[in-house]
Amino acid sequence: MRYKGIVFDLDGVICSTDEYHYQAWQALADRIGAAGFCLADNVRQRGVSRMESLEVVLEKAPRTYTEAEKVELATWKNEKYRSLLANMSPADLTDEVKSTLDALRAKGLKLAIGSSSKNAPFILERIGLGDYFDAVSDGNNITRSKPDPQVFCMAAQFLDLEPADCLVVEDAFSGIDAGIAGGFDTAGIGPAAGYEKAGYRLTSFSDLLGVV
Ligand code: B16
Ligand code: MG
Repeated sequence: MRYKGIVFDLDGVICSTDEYHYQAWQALADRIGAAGFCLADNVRQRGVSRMESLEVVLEKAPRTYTEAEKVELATWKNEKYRSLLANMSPADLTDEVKSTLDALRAKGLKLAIGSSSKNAPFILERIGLGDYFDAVSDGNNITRSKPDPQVFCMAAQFLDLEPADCLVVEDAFSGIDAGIAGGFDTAGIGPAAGYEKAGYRLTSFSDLLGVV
């Protein structure tokens, strides 16, 4: 086998919470009159921290904001986002993702999450994967978000593996850059499947079975 472990991004890879991020940021853009905020902006928000994501919305805002106001805006968006997450259930985990994860584990691979999100534990709980992964590295244990490799390096460390023995699976350009910077092989899915730096380009999650 080519790898000993796989580090999965969460939003946009394991589940479609990327869509909820977009809806919540769109609601904030509407609130502050950031007309023109669109899907292309949202693609740039993938993988980067909440405050960095806010800056993408503020590029389209009609005025500037103080640091305290920015914290209020980010908190408002997060509350909206969490109310969407609260409606999630194991039905939001697709059969394809679950059966592929099970098959990868059956091959003997260690499986970890490497997500920039502070909401990762809540999401995993909602979709029924609260205890599933061998390690979870997320926005709560890092100081630098993607494209910095910290979140993936810590995931590999939690698995007791070297980056060179792990594959990173990502939907974000910033996540592919982070994987490469950390010395991991990378696989892009969704928007990142169109990124020329991605080591493998996945059409579908189950394509992973042919990669490892
Ligand atoms: P939160 P991932 C990332 O998650 C999202 O892609 C990114 O859009 C978001 O800003 C970031 O998490 C922080 O999320 O506000 O929930 O802490 O794709 O790395 O799983
Ligand atoms: Mg993602």
